Amino acid sequence: MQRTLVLLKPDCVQRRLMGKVIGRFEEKGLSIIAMKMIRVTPDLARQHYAEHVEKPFYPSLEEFITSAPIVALAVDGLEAVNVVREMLGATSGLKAAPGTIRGDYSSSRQMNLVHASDSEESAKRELELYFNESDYCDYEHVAASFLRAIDES
Ligand code: 3AN
Repeated sequence: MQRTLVLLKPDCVQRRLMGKVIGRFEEKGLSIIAMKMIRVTPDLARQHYAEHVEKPFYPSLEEFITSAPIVALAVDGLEAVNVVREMLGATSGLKAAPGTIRGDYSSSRQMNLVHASDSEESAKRELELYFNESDYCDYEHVAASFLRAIDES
């Protein structure tokens, strides 16, 4: 079982696509175990996008991610890091395959609606930026036995 961070970015919130995007994860059988709406501060943006801070596009990226609220989700599931990344599609909505979230709803590299951690190490680091241990609501999923066989773990 893996845990990953998903962010519904300002464009997702402003375009009223939160429900559709969250629904995709629920329909896939992933478990949302924490969720909060926050406004990303410039300081949090710099921590989140540490690998991009020195890049020329960073000021525009920071302006965008702080421009409206976002929703942070902690998502659990088998191979959740990779499964969620595949569901998002390529970074640019122009390149993302149809059927992926970005492929279906985004036509932009920056306004690509959703972020998801790209590795287990990134997930651990990023989850700590948005959630405390006490935020995670582990609960028994009553339909779990209809989502996968008990030996698929
Ligand atoms: P992903 O969200 O698919 O992991 P990252 O982390 O490579 O993508 O990029 C995060 C954000 O940084 C993108 N959504 C985009 O806004 C911006 N970005 C990444 N690469 C570029 C680039 N070459 N030019 C402009 N903006 C970029």
